Amino acid sequence: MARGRFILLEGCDRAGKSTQCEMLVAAMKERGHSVELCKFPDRTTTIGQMIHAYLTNTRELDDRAIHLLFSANRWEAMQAMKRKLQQGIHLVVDRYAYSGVAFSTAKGLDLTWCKNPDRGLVRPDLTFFLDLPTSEAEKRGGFGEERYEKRELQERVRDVFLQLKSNEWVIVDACKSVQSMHNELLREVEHKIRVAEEDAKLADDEDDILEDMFM
Ligand code: DGP
Repeated sequence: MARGRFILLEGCDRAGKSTQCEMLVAAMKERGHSVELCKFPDRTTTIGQMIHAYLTNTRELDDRAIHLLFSANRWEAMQAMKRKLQQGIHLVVDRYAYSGVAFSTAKGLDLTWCKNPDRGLVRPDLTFFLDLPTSEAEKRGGFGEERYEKRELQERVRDVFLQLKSNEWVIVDACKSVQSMHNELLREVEHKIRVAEEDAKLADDEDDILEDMFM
């Protein structure tokens, strides 16, 4: 049996990640895949509650301290995520370490410094970047409710995301309709899973979990 695939959705605020994650999970379940949704920051843990207090402006924290909390929030999920991938469960993940680096670098921290705490996390098998110009994101409403929802910052965040982009990323135009974005994502995911299953049948390829984020 092939291990589960780690499928990540990244993007700026209001690009539609959460909707796409939910649609993707539902469609994969319908097709008989075993799949779970993970979301970062995970606001349900003790660390996540500190992050929530910061994001909703009820708590002030040094930029470096909050960066490390976001990273710790990912590390605390790692054992459970690895276990699930090993059991053949696919994970659809709503934000991850790229958001960590993009937001903190956009605030003025050094890019390499920002990557370091996340070095060695499990690396996604497939990363989608939902790309939306900031002017479009603003029109979608809700901007301004949380700490980072400001135009200039969001623009810098998008620039850093695009710097982090690698050949393994799939850039999705988030101006498209919800349904056509979904179709694109599902097509890519189905392809990725099919290839992994075929490789597993041949069984001469290593299929280890990739624990080399930012390495
Ligand atoms: P969300 O729950 O997806 O709306 O994310 C909350 C906000 O936190 C959003 O503006 C993006 C930002 N964010 C997400 N992950 C990180 C991170 O690791 N570091 C920093 N500095 N910001 C993050």
